[in-house]
Amino acid sequence: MTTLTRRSALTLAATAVATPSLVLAQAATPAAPVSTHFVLPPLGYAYEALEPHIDTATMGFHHKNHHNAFIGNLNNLVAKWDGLTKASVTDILTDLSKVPEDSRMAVRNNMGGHANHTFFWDIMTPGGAKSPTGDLMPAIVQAFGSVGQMQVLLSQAGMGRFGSGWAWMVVNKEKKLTIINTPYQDSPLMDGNIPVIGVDVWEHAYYLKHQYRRADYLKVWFNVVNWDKALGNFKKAMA
Ligand code: MN3
Repeated sequence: MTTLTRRSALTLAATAVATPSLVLAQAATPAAPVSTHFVLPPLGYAYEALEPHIDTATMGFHHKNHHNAFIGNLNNLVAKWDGLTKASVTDILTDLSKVPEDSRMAVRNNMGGHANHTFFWDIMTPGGAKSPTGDLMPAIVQAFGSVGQMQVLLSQAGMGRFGSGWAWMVVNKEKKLTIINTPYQDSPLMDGNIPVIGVDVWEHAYYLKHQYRRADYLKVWFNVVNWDKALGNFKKAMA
């Protein structure tokens, strides 16, 4: 990364005006990603499928731009540490101490972002069960008192995450359902927590429709939770 001083930025701008062909030549040859190992996973539904709760524009930008940025960064990180392609995303995030120190924070942020968003697209759906099903229902009642109380606690976890991050219902290391939040793109897996459901509370996840009203977004988000998928996550975590 080159840091432009004000003087060199001005010089570059002047050069660009004088020789547009130079700018075009540079724009036409972006640095090719080092690897193609990481691929943006498709959504299982259309960008407009979660309307009116999650708007089409937000879904499009969030998937094609935000998530895809993590993919590009991970493919470039392969040049720095090729261990990225040799273990599963889950295994790497579960023990970041195995990542070389000079790549660790970049892996934590970008692989965390990739894993969290992949999980997030899957845990939303336009159809399916509208409340917890199977073994997950009694487990939620036992852990939190009721589904409504679980929703209150998850919303509080999302509201309580200052700045950017995520709120989660997880199965913890003691095999107990619990509500947590994580900062930035930190994955629950980093602390041995297996996510059952989780919601992105970065502003980019809701600002186009809900502006600053994160609480409104958290409220409507429960309308699109994929409870069938949540049950599968729960069963796998408890196995
Ligand atoms: Mn996001």
